[in-house]
Amino acid sequence: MNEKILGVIFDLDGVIVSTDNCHYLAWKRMADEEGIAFDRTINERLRGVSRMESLAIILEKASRQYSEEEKRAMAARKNGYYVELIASLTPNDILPGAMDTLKLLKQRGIKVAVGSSSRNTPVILKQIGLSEFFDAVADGNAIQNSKPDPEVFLLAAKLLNLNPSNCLVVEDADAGVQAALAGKMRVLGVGSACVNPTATFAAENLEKADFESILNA
Ligand code: B16
Ligand code: MG
Repeated sequence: MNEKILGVIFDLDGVIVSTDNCHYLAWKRMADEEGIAFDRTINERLRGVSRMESLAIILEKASRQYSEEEKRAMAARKNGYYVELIASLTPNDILPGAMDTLKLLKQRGIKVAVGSSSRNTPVILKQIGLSEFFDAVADGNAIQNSKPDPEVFLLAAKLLNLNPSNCLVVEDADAGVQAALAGKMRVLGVGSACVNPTATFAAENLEKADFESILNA
């Protein structure tokens, strides 16, 4: 029998808030300035992946080698563009169904956490008015290995004082689904990950997710 779900760990970008387009626009601006081909298809591969690993994927299309110093400067430049864009996020940018789901879980006494690769997690949570909402936040600032490594989700479970087997992860990225499973957690795939056959549960988005049956599964 499955163990009871006592905590739900939410990925941030693409699950709680749609910052994915801001990431795309910021990388696109940087890539255009460098004359590197970059489009939304390549962008799909950046979901859930850390900043430097995202840059490495973009540089697969570059016509020359970049030094480590140049790479750090490019990643910082992209982050500057990204921070400019997320400065205009408001609570209205919370994705459909996310707030109702969070409230339902809290009412049921289920703990809620964030498990995000993003180093900008504190700024994003502040912009959307959820800084104080979560019982725990594990993000890119606190980990060494980003998704598909399970580190961020294992840290979130630890901060919630729960065993991984009592946690459910909600993810929009294949790398995140892989990370949750590697951490021995169940996972609900939403958005791009709703067609991932390895996810334990799937829903187009949080509005369509049937948490009543997921919690009783
Ligand atoms: P930053 P998530 C991830 O957030 C994004 O999906 C990914 O595209 C981004 O590269 C990564 O955060 C790092 O973000 O540059 O802000 O540190 O989906 O794990 O919430
Ligand atoms: Mg995501």
